[in-house]
Amino acid sequence: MCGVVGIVGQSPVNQAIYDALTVLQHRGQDAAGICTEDRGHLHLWRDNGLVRDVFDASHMLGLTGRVGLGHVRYPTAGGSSASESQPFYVNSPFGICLAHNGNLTNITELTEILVREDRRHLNTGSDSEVILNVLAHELQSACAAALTPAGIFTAITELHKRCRGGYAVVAMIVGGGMVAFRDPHGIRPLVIGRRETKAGIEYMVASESVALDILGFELMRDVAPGEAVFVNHAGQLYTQHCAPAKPYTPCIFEYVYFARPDSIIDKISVYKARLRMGEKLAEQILRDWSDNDIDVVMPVPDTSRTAALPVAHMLGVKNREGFIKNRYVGRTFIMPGQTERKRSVRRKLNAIDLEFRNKNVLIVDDSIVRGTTSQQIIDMAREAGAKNVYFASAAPPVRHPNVYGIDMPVAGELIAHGRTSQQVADLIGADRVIYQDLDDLVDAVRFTEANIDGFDTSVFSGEYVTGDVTPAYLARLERERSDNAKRQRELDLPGRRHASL
Ligand code: PIN
Repeated sequence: MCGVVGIVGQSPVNQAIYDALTVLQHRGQDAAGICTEDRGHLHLWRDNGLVRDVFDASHMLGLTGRVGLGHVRYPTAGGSSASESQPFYVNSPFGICLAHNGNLTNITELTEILVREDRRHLNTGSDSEVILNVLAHELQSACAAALTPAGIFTAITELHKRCRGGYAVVAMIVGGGMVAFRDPHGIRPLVIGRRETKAGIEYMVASESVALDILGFELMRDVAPGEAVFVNHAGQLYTQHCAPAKPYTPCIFEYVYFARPDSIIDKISVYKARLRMGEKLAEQILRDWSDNDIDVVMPVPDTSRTAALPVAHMLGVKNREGFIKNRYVGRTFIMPGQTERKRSVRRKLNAIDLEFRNKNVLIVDDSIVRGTTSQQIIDMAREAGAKNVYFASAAPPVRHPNVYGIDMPVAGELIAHGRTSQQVADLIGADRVIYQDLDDLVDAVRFTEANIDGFDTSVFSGEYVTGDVTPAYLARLERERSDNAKRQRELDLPGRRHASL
């Protein structure tokens, strides 16, 4: 998963982009980058690491200009070397920088055509470089005479015809301005906001509305699926739908886990969606297990706290914080390599024995993915003296890989793949596992004022909304993304250093 931001301001944007990246940091901690344009000159700094480690004062001083974009990355395709951190740059036509969140499902065919027919050179395995080169090629044709909003929208229309998958893109064209667009299904999130200053209006696009909030930008709306926005240097906004209408199906996993609770995505409050997930879970327990002996509900911090509260409330039992998280250790889900993942749980969480002793505990987590941390959490609860340990997941069983930009493990590494709830309970050592029903999850997230058609629920259902995900594609993914493949890449690619303009 990645986070993107772009601003056309009335004064230097470097600090604002940096601040936005720090609140989007939960979307990726692997690499960060900022690119700005100052009177025809592009300035770019990117490297592996957290935002606070990638940029120091000297880098920030060099990032001058009133237009800029930024990116935080967790690698979803290609590799994780510094040279594959974003934004990416191409010098022709005009000079374009681009950052994106998502994943293309037809990257092999696209790459082949780009190289063979469009005569473009690709230097990395990153699909961002592919999108950038498609955009560059289409801009070259559509804006041969001059760079105009109409030409830009024609180029993006052609890009949508060629690219498949889930993507939210922000780009900067030298001498033009900022361009942003979202895939025709609206799988990956993208919002636009504005801020009035004495010097004029400033526009900002970002993966999540929380980035607008902290900078005092007012949320105007979500960028619509297939829509493109262009803000020129003078601060004029142009928008156009650039793809035929498709079902509007945002990724449901954003609400389950990835997005910040204080964000609003596609008009749906992530926080409220998580509260409703808890309510649905409680309704299921009351319906299917009315004689349960649960004494206390315990969230696994942080995401599941929101859902755990209504579970406890509706069951009429206590909600207790039995697990305390060390704030200074990174998230488990996004650390590469299984060994590291195993070791990290106890570094991250500690149990308060008194809250567990002789109690029947219902632990609530947002999801069970590999089941490795769930298993260790259950062990900790037992060691702390719990009598029975039940485990509830606010999401249904994760049984299928994600192909739209979430770095979900491959099928064989998902604990629920090909297994029943009872088998998962046995493997993770729980006395009972309670999974959210998929229909309940959809009902919990859906909000009547949101004009969406549904959600991409592929990791639960195996149904991919773009309709082009073949067994051959999934097999390729398996080869590229498995833990073994990642380990091999780490051995093969001793981190190349950053490229800078
Ligand atoms: C919790 C994030 N959440 C915790 C991510 C663990 C699955 N895991 C998905 C549960 S937070 S496992 O954001 O860090 O608060 O099933 O793969 O073991």
